[in-house]
Amino acid sequence: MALPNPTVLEFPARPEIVDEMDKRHDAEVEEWLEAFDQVVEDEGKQRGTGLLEALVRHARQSGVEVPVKLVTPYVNTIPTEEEVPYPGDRALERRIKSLIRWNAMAMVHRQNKTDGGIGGHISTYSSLATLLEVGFNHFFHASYGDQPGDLIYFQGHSSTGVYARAFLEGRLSLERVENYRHELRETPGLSSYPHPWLMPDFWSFPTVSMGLGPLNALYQARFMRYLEHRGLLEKTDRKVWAFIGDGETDEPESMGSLTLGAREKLDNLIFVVNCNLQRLDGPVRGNGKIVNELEAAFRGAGWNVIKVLWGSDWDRLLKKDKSGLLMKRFEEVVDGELQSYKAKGGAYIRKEFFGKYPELLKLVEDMSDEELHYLNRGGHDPQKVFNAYKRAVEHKGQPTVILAQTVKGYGLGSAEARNATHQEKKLADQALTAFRSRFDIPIPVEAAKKGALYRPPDDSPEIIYMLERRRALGGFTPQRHPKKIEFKTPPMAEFAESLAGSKGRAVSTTMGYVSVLRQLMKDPDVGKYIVPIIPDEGRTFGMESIIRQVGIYASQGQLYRPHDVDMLLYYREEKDGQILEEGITEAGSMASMTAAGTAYSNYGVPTIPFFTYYSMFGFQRVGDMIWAFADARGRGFLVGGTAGRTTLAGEGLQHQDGHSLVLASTVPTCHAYDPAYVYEIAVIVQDGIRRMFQQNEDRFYYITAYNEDYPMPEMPMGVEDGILRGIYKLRPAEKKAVIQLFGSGPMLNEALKAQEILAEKYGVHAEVWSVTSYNELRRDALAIERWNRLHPTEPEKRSYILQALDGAEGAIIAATDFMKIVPDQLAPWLPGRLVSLGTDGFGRSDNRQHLRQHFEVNAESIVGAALSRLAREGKFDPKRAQAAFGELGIDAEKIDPAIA
Ligand SMILES: Cc1ncc(C[n+]2csc(CCOP(=O)(O)OP(=O)(O)O)c2C)c(N)n1
Ligand SMILES: [Mg+2]
Repeated sequence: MALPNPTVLEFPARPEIVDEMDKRHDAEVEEWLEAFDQVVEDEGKQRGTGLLEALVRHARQSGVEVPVKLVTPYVNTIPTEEEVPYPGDRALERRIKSLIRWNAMAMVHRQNKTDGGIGGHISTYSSLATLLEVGFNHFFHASYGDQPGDLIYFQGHSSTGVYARAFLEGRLSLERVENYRHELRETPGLSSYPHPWLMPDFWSFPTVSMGLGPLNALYQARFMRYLEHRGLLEKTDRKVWAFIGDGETDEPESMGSLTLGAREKLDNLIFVVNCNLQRLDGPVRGNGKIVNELEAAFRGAGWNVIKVLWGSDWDRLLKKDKSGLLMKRFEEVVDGELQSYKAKGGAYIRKEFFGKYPELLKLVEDMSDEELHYLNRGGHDPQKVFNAYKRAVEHKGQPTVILAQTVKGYGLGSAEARNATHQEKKLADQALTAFRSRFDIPIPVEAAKKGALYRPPDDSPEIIYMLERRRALGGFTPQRHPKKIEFKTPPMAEFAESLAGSKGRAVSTTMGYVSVLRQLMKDPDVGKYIVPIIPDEGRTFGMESIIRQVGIYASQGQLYRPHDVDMLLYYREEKDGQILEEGITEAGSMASMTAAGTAYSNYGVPTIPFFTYYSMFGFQRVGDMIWAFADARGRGFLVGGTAGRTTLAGEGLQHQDGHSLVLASTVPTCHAYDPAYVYEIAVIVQDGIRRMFQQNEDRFYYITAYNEDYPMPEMPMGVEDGILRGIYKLRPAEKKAVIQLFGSGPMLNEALKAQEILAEKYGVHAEVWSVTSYNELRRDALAIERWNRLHPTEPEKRSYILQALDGAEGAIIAATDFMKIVPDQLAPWLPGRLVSLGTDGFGRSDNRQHLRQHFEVNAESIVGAALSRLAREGKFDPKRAQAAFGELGIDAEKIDPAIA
């Protein structure tokens, strides 16, 4: 029987129909098949496909049930006769690969021998080696002329293989490789996984948190098109390659956005799924077939799917098998069995796989058990892998996924394809020497037993060959060397409108932020680099005017006449639109933020992302992606709209954010601000752009934006430094102050109101401070404290918060629309002085007045807290304070909102 063309839909829909067909596989069917074969032979495969399509259409019109099948037979997608010969020196490449395998394994082995428990992985790379090496030798461009090259996302825990290659290339010294996972020694080491923060001249893409690599790669490919369509990047053949584990595909981030790839026709994107059929604990789909599942999902999402399942050794058997039973056996066998075959060896394979049908046993009667054991899987056959990659890079109009079947722990002898192989860190002496023999590693047995690293001399054929291949492909990869970019920060004067205040008009900081953004996009130098990103919340944040101003990016332009085209602010989509309107996906938006915020490094284009979202759905929803963004040295602005647990009225528990600032404080490069006034935002944004893009500081910003309208004052003189460092005095007391009031965001207004009530009703004088960032103040205070600790002989330095408060007396009542822990961050430096009022607890649906009363953060609560505190200090009559609660509408016995 001829091999079925794997791209043909060939299975009837219902099992009972299959049975019927089996029974009636008679002359009539034979006749049809013969006729079909004849057409294909005479007129080619395309004609065959055309015939089938015509037949399917005809059947549908006649009401005949037609199968919809996304899964093709369990064989290679590319028929053997369509393969092109391998262009490289197979023998030499195998030698190089063996040396890399050895060094990758030895790196982990020897480190764990001397430093037990230091960890690392040896079995993932061993399954991936051929898939990477074919890429390194023939596909991965480090550059395209003077343009940046391919962007490669490596499986995080295969880093050892990438290091081992760089070691052979002479890019990483022996000393450095010997310090794998020893990053805190005197000599430089190697980070466990791809971390640009730790190895900034090497890695670009942090991938080790499963699922983030594929998602970021997908949006990276789309962002590349965006840059090209907007004329910011020259179009080349550049590809995004993402190497993904089959277990990793269970992460929703891996698969959740696949349709974007097809919708955007991202033929610059190639996923390679390393289907070693195992994850950490055991098989990925022991009772099924992960490859089939992925094939259906990717094809259903509109991707080009190439399966690389069987190595060339199997071709001969498939050709020889006239019964069709070998194909049948491929279909029947589940992944758990496929894994067992590799773990248990040739005799088991003969008995359990071929032994099911006598015809198959006969098929392999001339083969030894050892030969059966070495029947290769597709992902370990350079010829098959090369052909798949070639098709993938040449494919037009769709992204491609390559599903490559491999063996976890390939070549590791007893660790091969075992459930425990993922955790294997050390090999027994015997396994090391067996490895040495199998892969011809030219080191003495004793050295092998110690897991010695080995690099052949510079003039060896291996080194010469691999360097020559890299030269032909434009240099080494991965490497990260951001280009120096001339950058002109827009001057503060450009934001005059935002600094001048709203002239009594009530506006929100969100509106103010949008006007800052609009202003920025008009800047002749920087305007084009601004990338506004929104996950379907543009209208919530009043961004319609921006949509009109710069348009939404749509790779196909606008193929319809929008119903609101006659309106000034219509929904404008453009091929070179500037806004990334991502739809309802904070994860996708964060991936775009990551692509845009690292473009300075990946493409030498200093795009400045502003990702504006519902603040509740930021850090807590995509926090891990934000962490990876920081690792990637991402730059840009996260803007949490509808911020504040009491300022976002009506929405209730799931929407009202009172803790994103706490989460933001956990990210080392994130500088978080909680501004009250539009001029504060303008100052923070302008300075942020200067620091990130002109001074090249690897940092990013989180800014809260609120939707409460109130008049925005003009910026007072001399407050810029205070805004940036976290605090400045806004309104002094009329007489000598006995207490200090801190306010952030809209709570600043409550503090100002409280100042008036305190003075007018209770004769208590207070000063009011705008605290733009407790997070920044704390970082400064911690750094100063550390310096003082480490320099006991030097005069003590004072933190900014203490300098700012110089001369300010009395307790401090700090009101925030976030949790109390936000101001409490300063408690160590304000001993006994700080009383925090915040919004701990679940939100509620109500208006601001009731919400602020409930959370005890309104002006009256601030007054109550001030009086109570003064009473405890003996500066105010306690009975008068208690009575004041009644006047202020404070119910002293109501439930604590923190637990309500
Ligand atoms: C989000 C996340 N969860 C868990 C892990 C821990 N982890 C590291 S590797 C691994 C198994 C990976 O299996 P697979 O994706 O199939 O890769 P393979 O090693 O088999 O190539 C797990 C669970 C992680 N790195 N990230
Ligand atoms: Mg796996």
